[in-house]
Amino acid sequence: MTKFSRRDVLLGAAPFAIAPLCKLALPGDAQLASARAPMTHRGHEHAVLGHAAMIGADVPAPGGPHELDRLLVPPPVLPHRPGRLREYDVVAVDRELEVASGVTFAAWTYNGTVPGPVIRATEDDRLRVKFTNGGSHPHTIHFHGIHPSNMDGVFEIVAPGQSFTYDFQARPYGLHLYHCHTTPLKKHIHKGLYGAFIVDPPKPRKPAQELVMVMNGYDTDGDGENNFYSVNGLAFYYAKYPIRVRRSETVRIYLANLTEFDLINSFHLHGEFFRYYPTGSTDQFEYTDTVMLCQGQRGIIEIDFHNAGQFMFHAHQSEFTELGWMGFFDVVD
Ligand SMILES: [Cu+2]
Repeated sequence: MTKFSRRDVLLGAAPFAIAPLCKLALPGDAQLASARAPMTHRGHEHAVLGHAAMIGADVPAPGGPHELDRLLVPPPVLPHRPGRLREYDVVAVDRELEVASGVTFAAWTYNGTVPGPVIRATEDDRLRVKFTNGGSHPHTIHFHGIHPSNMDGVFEIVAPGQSFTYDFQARPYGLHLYHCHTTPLKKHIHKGLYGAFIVDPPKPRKPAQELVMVMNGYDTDGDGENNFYSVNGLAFYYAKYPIRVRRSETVRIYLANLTEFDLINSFHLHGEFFRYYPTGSTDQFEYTDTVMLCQGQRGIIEIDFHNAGQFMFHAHQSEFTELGWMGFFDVVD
């Protein structure tokens, strides 16, 4: 089921890619016809692969509701109280996951999901993460941020069945990330051992509708390049299930790039501009509609939608978009 190349996927030979997309091309669907209008060449395969048509129930995404839905919204922010203990339990688990419709991936996970759980603390909290390796290979957790050398997830390799507790002060504020740092590193990361790590500033950010988006890819046939891309683990998921937000309140996205094999990934929003705070560790921002992130880069996006309606977001690498990394906001009044 999972043996097909990235080229096969783009040409429509992947399990999901023919039937649902041809269905989108049927005449008589006014909404889809208008959505496709700028790029329609009726009867040509590349036209029906156009991502503008990809919205709603017919999108070939894994079904929802899904256990990954809870990863879209981070745990609540807590006020600044230096020295407060924040504890998390993380367990490495080998698990086969459906990452695109009908496509499985033999993942190595933190707590059973790819990406792993969102770890959140306020600056100056004492963070204590108990890591247990329930997987079949040695692993660690390497946190980005400031911490002692012996808490860095590089030297203390945790063998299967063993545990290690990471214990350090959470700093600096911003959006960070965590991932396994066992060699071969590329393999341990791309198998799924990563997640978002939010450190909130002492002076709280203004209230917002907060979301987490971890960008990733999946090499489902082991040829060293990705066959599917997603945010938060499931190809095309937010095209099938748009993210509903209120126009009246800022949308804040904690965006991290954990893609392996491809050096960069990106985030582009249609019909709107946003403030982008690189790493989220200062108040410096760029006002734009597109940002590019190298492997391990991350930042905070703040959107104040001017208009209600459906707005697409996706990687601005078109190939990534057509392989799953796209979705929609449903902005309501
Ligand atoms: Cu590992």
